[in-house]
Amino acid sequence: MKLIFLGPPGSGKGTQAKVIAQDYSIAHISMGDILRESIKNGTEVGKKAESFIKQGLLVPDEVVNEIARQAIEKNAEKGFVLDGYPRTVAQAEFIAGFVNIDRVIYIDVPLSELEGRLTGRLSCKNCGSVFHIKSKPPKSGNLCDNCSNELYVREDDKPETIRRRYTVYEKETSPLVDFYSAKTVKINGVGPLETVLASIKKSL
Ligand code: B4P
Repeated sequence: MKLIFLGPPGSGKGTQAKVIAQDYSIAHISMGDILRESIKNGTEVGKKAESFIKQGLLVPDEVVNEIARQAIEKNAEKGFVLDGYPRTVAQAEFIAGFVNIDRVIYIDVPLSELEGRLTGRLSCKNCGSVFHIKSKPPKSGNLCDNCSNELYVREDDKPETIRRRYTVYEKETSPLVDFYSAKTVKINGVGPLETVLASIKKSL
């Protein structure tokens, strides 16, 4: 099974993709996680990506495409869910050259709901787990349920950066819904996490 999760920033792509990957025994390829890990480790990719992410802009295609190609080829047999990639038509055209995607899950959430989700997001720097102060609070204070490390608010989750990310999404990423129209299933991303998950599973 080769899936793409598409949706605006904060729609729950990462939250749902992690569970789907685990339940269907396929790989979870999160471009955001890979880039943040590269920044943390001070790699060449991390140095190139850092300022774009902080400003709420997309990292250039030439930086992310090669990362995606390697991850896709590595997991081609096992199957995968691509979370946050492709984010531009050029990225989608790039992978079309070497992989056939089975299904695109488009998680639809209105802008009015997204800001609260992102300003309330808590992330673990150590293992990448994601929580929310209201909809998915960590069990013990500000510590990760998975690895007990401290949680933090991402730099790109500030209100002014969120608005820019949404504008970038509308211009650069939303055309992918048309690009993949024959393979796309639209899911209502508003509601409890379990309800959204059940809709995704039903569509698979
Ligand atoms: P990502 O890390 O992919 O982040 P995202 O789009 O902000 O979040 P996602 O939709 O996964 O939301 P989540 O599940 O966490 O990208 C970060 C940046 O990296 C980009 O802005 C860009 O700069 C760069 N980048 C990544 N990929 C790139 C590419 N292909 N090309 C160029 N640049 C790239 O959910 C958000 C919050 O809502 C969480 O707190 C969660 O708990 C909560 N939530 C989820 N579902 C909910 C629900 N149903 N109800 C209530 N709350 C919910």
